[in-house]
Amino acid sequence: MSDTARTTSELIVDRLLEWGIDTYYGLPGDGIDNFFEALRERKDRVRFVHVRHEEAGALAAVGHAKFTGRPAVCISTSGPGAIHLLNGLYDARIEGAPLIAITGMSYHDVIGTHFLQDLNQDYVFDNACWFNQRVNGPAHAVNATDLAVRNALAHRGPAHLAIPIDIQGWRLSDEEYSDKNIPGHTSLAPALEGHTPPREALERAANALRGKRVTIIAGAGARGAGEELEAVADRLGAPIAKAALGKDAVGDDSPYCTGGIAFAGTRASQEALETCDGLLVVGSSSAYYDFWPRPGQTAAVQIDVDPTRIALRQRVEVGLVGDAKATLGELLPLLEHNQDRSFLERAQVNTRSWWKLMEHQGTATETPMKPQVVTWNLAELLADDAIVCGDAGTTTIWQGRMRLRRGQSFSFSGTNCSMAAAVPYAIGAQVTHPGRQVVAFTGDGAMSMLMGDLATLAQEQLPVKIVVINNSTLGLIVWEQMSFLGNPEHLCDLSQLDFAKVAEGCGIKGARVTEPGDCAEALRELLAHDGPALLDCVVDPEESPFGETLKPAQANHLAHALQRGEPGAKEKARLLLDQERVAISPGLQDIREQLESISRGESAG
Ligand SMILES: Cc1ncc(C[n+]2csc(CCOP(=O)(O)OP(=O)(O)O)c2C)c(N)n1
Ligand SMILES: [Mg+2]
Repeated sequence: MSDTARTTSELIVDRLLEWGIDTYYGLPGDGIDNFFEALRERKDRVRFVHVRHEEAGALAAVGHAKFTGRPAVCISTSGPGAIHLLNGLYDARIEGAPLIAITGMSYHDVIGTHFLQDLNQDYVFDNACWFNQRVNGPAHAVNATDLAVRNALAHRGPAHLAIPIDIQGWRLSDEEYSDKNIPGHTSLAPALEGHTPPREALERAANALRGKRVTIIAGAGARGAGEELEAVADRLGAPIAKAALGKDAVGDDSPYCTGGIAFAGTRASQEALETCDGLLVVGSSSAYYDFWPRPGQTAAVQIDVDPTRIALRQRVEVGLVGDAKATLGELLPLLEHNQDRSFLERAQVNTRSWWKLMEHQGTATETPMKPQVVTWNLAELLADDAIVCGDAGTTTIWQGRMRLRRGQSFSFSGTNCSMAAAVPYAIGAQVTHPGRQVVAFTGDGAMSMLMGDLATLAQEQLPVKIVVINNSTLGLIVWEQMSFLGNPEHLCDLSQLDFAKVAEGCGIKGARVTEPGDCAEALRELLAHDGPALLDCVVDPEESPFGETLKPAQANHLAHALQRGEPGAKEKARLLLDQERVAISPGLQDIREQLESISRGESAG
């Protein structure tokens, strides 16, 4: 179709198709109806995923980007629909996920006149989006779309186009280009990717790490660079500790990998970070850098694609600005083989003990069932190329300690830490990887936030598998109120929900498991089901998510809170006192006597 015959909406949809962007997540509404006509006319070329809540649409687009590196579109009507997108747009910005948001607005000549759903989204979204423009007519459609896509890709974040409802349907013939806008002046030429730092900087980095006991920290920016990370780890005799968002950068089965860092991490990583004198940070600006080496402890090198993140969390000797995979590839031949393997070997011994502890916890037969029983069995049963989407909650800790293998993928809202991202991310992951097993791992609080989107799985025939850790509480907050502040929990309880019934009501298979002995079989059935399915795992709310990784100050807060009237303090203390857990945790060793007295019922609770 010629340019002049096409509407603003058609020009945008077609241009996005030229960019390879063909997937939309959202739902219609009166403010965006003219755009939907363009989608109707191109329905054979556009994949539209119909969600029940715009927030789920935006988060699904984040999931789409996190598991492909490519943007999708999230789309909404004006006013309330657009506002619903916002958390997903901030998620995209904070999590570094490119996406295009398209919203409708009121008719161009009534904006600001108390009209229906009249909201200037281009003002409201300004802080969330790297590129944010109102489209003023069909002559503005292509250059605005091109710049939106370039911004989304360059900044790895959200770009937004707001289009008044009538302008969505205007045709180019209705409007003259201004003489400042030369038709065809923008193009699809790809921008530079995979760039590396200059040779001189790489040499300085190699010198800085020579002869050191190096620990490597791998973050989200190291995803996709697993082989290079392992090759560098081998050359340096260095363990790899992973920030939560770098979980799938290398598998937990890698001989170099000590698992996660921080609360959701392992003692093996912690010791490697406490005892190293060299540090190589690859693509991480984790907020939990209080678990990283102290300034002055190490000679440090950092690789990051974003120059503003260099030395953000750690004083570094050398900052290498570049793509992680390409930069590690160029660094490798400059690194000397470290003959002294003792640092790595010590980390490997610690890592083996850590996984023994995880097995001990994961095979516990006590009731109520412990959440670790779910994750231990799930990890054993996942397909070799499974994609796991995690959530915010104690779930963050359990998923962080799930033993994922090379070839499996993982992400969650790890810096925005949005609850309820697991299922939408899984929607995006399943749309882009229809042949892979996709699992959403979530909590009862998070699941109930965007519960309507269980229906999306049925409607869109997306065979996502959902595992709900159902403890009838906002579990993470319980332990934060105690361990971070020393306060007994307050207002964290949730009423018991039967998610199996909710799932069935939404048209997907639902099942429930309460007994540890039944857990493996229930998970096997879940994963084998041909279609979307949910397993409601009823677990013990008293089980602590971070007894193993508590720092001494936090352990003291915890003991204090348990003594100050925490409900269930006696049982919480008893569980914390598990011998193997105490043996690995300096924090718990510090408060052992208090815990023993609480578990004997000698304190309030
Ligand atoms: C949208 C949003 N609201 C609130 C929070 C704060 N928050 C973090 S974890 C959490 C509790 C999650 O509860 P649930 O999903 O039941 O998981 P659990 O911690 O019990 O495993 C809360 C309220 C958040 N991260 N995101
Ligand atoms: Mg919960």
